[in-house]
Amino acid sequence: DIKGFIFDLDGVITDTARFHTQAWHQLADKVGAPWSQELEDNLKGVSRMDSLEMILNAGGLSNNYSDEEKEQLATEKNTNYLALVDQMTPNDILPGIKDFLDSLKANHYAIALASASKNGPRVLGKLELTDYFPTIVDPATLSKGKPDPEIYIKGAEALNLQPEQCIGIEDAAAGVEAINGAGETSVGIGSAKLLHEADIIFPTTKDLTLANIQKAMG
Ligand code: B16
Ligand code: MG
Repeated sequence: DIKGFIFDLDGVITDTARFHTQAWHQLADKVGAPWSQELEDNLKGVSRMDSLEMILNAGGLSNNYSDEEKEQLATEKNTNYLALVDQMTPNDILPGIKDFLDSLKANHYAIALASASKNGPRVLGKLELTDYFPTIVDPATLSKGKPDPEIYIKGAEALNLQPEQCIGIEDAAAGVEAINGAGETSVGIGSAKLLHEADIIFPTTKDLTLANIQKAMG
């Protein structure tokens, strides 16, 4: 029986992905790395330093920067990103998510956040959703980011549940892979082409209801 739901943040609860994209694209232009739709898709769910590495590698530039300079570049991106985040309001919660969270609460499901973002608590605060998420996996404690299953394993542990009792919800292929690897049921939000490994796929967050999930699970 399903007892808990573990949420990704960016792309599921809110569309911070567009802010990440804007800030990374700006940085790629600055260092002279090429930008592509494929790179943009692949950055989703990937940690800050791994994202920087992928962008530099796309331009064959990784060896041009010391670790210290890379930290500076990542900090610069984060500063630009946070300026965008701080303009967010509860209106930026994706359609259907608030109702879904309320239905989970009403039905006594456990809820956790499994975001690779170190800014997760700040984003939840801007959205006024902090109270729905008493349990947040701290990405700073992870030895490996998504697609490694660690973050979803820790999410189930934090809820005192077995992985089989949990549903993970993701918008990124790397995230779906992490949920599957953790032995949880994966719900992918977005394109079936990108998320074909998910157990259940919904085109948008509006489709995320307990009734639709129960139907899909049979
Ligand atoms: P930060 P998620 C991920 O969040 C984003 O999808 C990814 O683009 C970002 O680089 C990563 O968080 C780290 O975020 O720089 O704020 O620590 O999708 O796992 O909620
Ligand atoms: Mg995401």
